[in-house]
Amino acid sequence: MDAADPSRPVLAYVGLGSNLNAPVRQVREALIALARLPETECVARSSLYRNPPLGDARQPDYVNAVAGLSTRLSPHGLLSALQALEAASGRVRVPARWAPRTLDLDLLLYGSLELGDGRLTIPHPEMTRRPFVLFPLREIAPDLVVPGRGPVAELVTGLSDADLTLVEQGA
Ligand code: ROI
Repeated sequence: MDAADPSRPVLAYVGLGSNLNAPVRQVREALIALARLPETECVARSSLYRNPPLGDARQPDYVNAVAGLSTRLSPHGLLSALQALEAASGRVRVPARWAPRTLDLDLLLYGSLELGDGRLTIPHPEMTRRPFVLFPLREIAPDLVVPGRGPVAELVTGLSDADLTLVEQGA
């Protein structure tokens, strides 16, 4: 399995989201920070999309994007690095599931790995229900197959992108 060979980088995907404290800036700065992670290169970044909150409408709109990383960090090593970036952005983890956030970094995919332990579930369990994840993911990885779920190109057909407003083109 690709995760077991530390000499070989794995292609991982990270979902970015912010709806507090200048969300476009939060996401831009997070993309820069992701590219600076140890043993990691940012190989693709989607456009940034503004979109209404999913779950609880009584909070500001989000800005979301997806990044593709080539990394030698382990899944849990990458998760720890993402949590450190969230903390550095000033995010306070509150118990409420739908609370607004300065910066949310979700580890969506790690190569072809399927994993579920107390700390980490990959693929991210909510990702295939979320237009703000699947459309940016398809933008940067149109041929991707989500392990256990199917091709991203087919998964998006069950969702609408009507609420996604382009705010900045990807690269
Ligand atoms: N809604 C949107 N649009 N974007 C998010 O990143 C996001 N993140 C969340 C919840 C509260 C589920 N809603 C969201 O955690």
